[in-house]
Amino acid sequence: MRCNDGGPANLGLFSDSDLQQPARIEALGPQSRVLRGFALPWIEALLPQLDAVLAAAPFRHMITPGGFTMSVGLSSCGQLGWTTDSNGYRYSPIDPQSQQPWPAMPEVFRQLAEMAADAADFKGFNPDSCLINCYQPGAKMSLHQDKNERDYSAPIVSLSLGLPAIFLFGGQQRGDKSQRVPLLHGDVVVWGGVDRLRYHGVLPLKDGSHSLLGRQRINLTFRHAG
Ligand code: MD6
Ligand code: FE
Repeated sequence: MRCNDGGPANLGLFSDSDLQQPARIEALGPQSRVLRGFALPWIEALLPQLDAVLAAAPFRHMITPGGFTMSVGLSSCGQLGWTTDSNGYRYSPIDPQSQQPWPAMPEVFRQLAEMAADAADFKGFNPDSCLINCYQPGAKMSLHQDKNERDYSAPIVSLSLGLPAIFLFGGQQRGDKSQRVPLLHGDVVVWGGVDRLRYHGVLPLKDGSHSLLGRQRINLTFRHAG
């Protein structure tokens, strides 16, 4: 839908490129979509809630079962949070750092995730976990599958904020060729169904400064984990 059809003239508040809204949904696979700019109208409501979550559960660098410190800082909100340590990867209702439950998932997070899933044809998504990743310049995420969730029938909804990144979207096997997908502030990726277990990762973050978030990229992934 275009927002200027038959409406008032452009009073100079928007550039022409804001007013033209071409198909902003891109297919990465049969059941995976990039929703370009989907979250932009939500940002003002999201950021204060994100700050509150991070005040209660700050980013920390977790250790993989193989003994490596992750370059990405992690936190979570919702009933379950994703953690890793020498015993493995898992979801836990308790933040191992505070020994308290993870902060509740803000309602605006849940609503955004549900609407994005709906826009990608996954109806009734009800996330119980939001993993929050913080990338500083140079941080990366190696190719992996998301498979610690109890069942794979729910999609994953992933929101990018701040600096741009190159997302790698591979196949069902680690060695399959991957697509390189630039993700910008406000973009949302939704995937599930036959694409749910595809390998994916993020290339080392290029340095830069974002007008709202500064020298970082924050990624929120919503899951139904329990
Ligand atoms: C990231 N995302 O974009 C890392 N996983 O920073 C993920 O690992 C991811 O974006 C599952 C589904 C969507 C994702
Ligand atoms: Fe992932």
